[in-house]
Amino acid sequence: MPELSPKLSDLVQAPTDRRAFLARASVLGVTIPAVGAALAGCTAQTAEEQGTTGKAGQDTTRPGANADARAAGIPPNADSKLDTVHGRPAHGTSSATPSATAGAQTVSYHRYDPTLPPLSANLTLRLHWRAREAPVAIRPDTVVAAWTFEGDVPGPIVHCRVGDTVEFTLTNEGSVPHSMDFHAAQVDPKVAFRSVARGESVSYTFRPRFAGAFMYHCGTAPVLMHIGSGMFGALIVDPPTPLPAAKEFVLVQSEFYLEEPQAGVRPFDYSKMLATMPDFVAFNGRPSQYVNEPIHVRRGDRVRFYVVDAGPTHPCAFHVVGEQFDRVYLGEPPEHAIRGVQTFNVPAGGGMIFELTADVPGEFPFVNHGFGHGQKGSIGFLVVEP
Ligand SMILES: [Cu+2]
Repeated sequence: MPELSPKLSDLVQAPTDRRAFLARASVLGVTIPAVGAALAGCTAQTAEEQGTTGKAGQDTTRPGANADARAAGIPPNADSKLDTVHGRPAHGTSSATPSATAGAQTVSYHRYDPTLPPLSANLTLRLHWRAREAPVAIRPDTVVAAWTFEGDVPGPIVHCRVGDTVEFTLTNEGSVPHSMDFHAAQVDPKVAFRSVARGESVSYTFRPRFAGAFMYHCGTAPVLMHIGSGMFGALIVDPPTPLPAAKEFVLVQSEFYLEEPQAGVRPFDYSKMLATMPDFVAFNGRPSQYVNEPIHVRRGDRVRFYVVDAGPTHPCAFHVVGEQFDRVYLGEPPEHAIRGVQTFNVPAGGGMIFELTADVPGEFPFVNHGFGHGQKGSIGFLVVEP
């Protein structure tokens, strides 16, 4: 049984210890009298440590960048102090911001293309994306008030190689703060993954160290609400020696927690996200989209699925009915594969690579075999043409 009552000595220790104590107390749900002053003290310090609001194209990840920015009079980004940990949504519990709902009546439904885009010949990938709050049609009859990267859910599929350089800039065109956390990056998250306000930008550069299927997402607090409202996607990193040729598809599973329609649009509901009982679960942002518009390959094709689970909470027990996986890569390909697999769980925040050989023609359902979620839309058809 953990000790719940704080000692006064706990509150006057070094800042690091104090933060650790407060984090522990917070996790335990403890209400602590007299902690307010201590929290205020370490909050101010933490905000100061967080770095600054960047301008588009400015590399604020290099050493000393924060001090330079402070010297230049750019204020610390106070919003970053709780990024990637829990916090109350300062912007309310609904995603229905003005731009997330405007024009919802005219939004049309489209299939999200699961095809892995080709690699660029260029070894440097320059991405300048916008965080946008915009209505998105997740079914022909359902428009949601989404928070997005580049206007769609999921955001764009990124494809690069181990050792490539990714130069990334995010400009926030939304009304609440947003940020970008690439799981394939090794950077100081307090600086690179910090939130930026409307009209501001953050830039950073990284070189993916490992091959695999990686999630990216907005990390602004509460991260549950920003992932849960649509701010996620997949970055696929190829190994230095390419894997054998295959038909390659990217499937990003996510959950939808929605309010009732208001003027033709359904906002996301933070309280339902906390309750973790989704209305829909989907591959690539549209429940059951590949049932109505399947994925097609030909007999004899090697098929490779890059399955990323964006959550925000539940895993994906990936399975193809009537098939078996020749290989599931648990870590970096081509090593770390297990063979002859029927089903494998992709955890929330994770990604795995599944391979099969399409020997037999037919229609093969690919599903989340956790069928309470499969039934809510994480299901599709792989059609193997003769
Ligand atoms: Cu966000």
